[in-house]
Amino acid sequence: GDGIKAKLEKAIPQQREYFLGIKCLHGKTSIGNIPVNSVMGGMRGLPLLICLTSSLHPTKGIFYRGMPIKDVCAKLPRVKKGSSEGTPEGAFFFLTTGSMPTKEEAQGVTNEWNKRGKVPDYCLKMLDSLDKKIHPMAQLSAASACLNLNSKFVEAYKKGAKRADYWQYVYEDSMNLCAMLPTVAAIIYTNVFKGGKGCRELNKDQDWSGNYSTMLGLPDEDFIDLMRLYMVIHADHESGNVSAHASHLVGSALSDPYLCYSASMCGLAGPLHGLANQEVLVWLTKLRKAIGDEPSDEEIKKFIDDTLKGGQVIPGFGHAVLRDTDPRFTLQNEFAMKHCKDDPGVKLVTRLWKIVPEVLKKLGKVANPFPNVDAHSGVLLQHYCLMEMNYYTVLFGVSRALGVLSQLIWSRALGYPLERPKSISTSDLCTFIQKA
Ligand code: CMX
Repeated sequence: GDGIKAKLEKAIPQQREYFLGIKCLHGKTSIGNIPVNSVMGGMRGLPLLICLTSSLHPTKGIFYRGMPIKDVCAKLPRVKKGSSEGTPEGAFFFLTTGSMPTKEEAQGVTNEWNKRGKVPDYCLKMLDSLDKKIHPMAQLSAASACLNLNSKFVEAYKKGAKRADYWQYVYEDSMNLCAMLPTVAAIIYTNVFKGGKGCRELNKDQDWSGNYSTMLGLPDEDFIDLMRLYMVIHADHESGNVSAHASHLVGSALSDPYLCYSASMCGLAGPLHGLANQEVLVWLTKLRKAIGDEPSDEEIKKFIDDTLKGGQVIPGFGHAVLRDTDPRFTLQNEFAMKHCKDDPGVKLVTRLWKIVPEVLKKLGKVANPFPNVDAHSGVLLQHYCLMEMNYYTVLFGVSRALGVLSQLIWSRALGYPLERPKSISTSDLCTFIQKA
């Protein structure tokens, strides 16, 4: 694990110098003018953030550290004997340091997380005391916030740590939080859906995904491989999306990583963000109920038309930035073709990939008629008997920790200041418009 720290100790001074240089030499250069549409439209399209870990291309999809996600998946070391997918631990190493880990380095992160993963008793008690009706995402956010009792950053800050050293404590907290997340997330699952029964101990011979799956009560080797893939591809999506940006904003106030991640999960819990995978499955379930598991193309097209006529969108299709099939959809489909191509849900999703875009294109207004990541994940989870849709966003959240925390380490390493955009009044806005 401390392979990451050693690499950061080398890389951070170089990056600091580079950033300082840009600020000194080009601080007054403008990147662009600000259209009123961006100010009034959720800041879309404004290049106002810097992200070291990943970048999103409209047709090629997400790149981690400049590498397309498909290549990341191909290159991550396979750590466990017999597994066909790289580990999320390796992805965290890559996102954080920018170098693809060797097998030993990825295994080092696994070992470190197994060492650090014991959840403190007070947090277990807190989780067990929560009403089962509380949404799993609210429970995840609450648990993370409470874990800050053990924050190394808080402790160091109180003792007057130097600003240049903040990242080291953020790193420690991030490693500890990642280590504890599978246990916390599995306890939420077993408490809400399985009457509190289930294993709560990490097995030192398992990796992160293996431990998580086993604690969920789903120790199937293929499911563990699916979890490895799922955790790798959902980890990071630039820094402007709601979950990453929430963490970044809260972190800029020097709140500790546990609080940042807690805020991030509140954002991921929204239906326009992480909750969409749940809505895809609701729509698919309705479709299968209405026209069966093997409908004709015409029946499918009619069902899509009826959804649109009812004023609803087709969940899992379209994107604010992407303009082609999301490669994360394709990666999941490749997994499905290898492991469960005869599953009725998988077959249906594969057919919809071709049929829905034909229908959406005809509307003439949909910027991207192709499937996004959420169009596929639900049927795969259901294939392996993870049926509780209410829980799906927690899986997304566990994965997203890797991205938001690697971003946070760098935010403190580079000393990003308090984020505080200027807001203007409506009369200021009118003045700007009149002057233009
Ligand atoms: N089905 C039907 N209509 C759609 C559509 C879809 N899947 N996607 C876009 N449209 C419509 C929009 O509703 C909009 O119509 P109006 O002008 O009548 O309001 C029009 O096409 C133009 O929208 P857009 O520019 O293509 O898309 P936006 O950037 O505004 O929105 C998104 C993007 C994802 C919210 C939208 O495509 C959508 O609602 N998709 C379905 C929900 C979904 O899958 N969400 C998960 C996104 C993945 C993620 O962010 O993680």
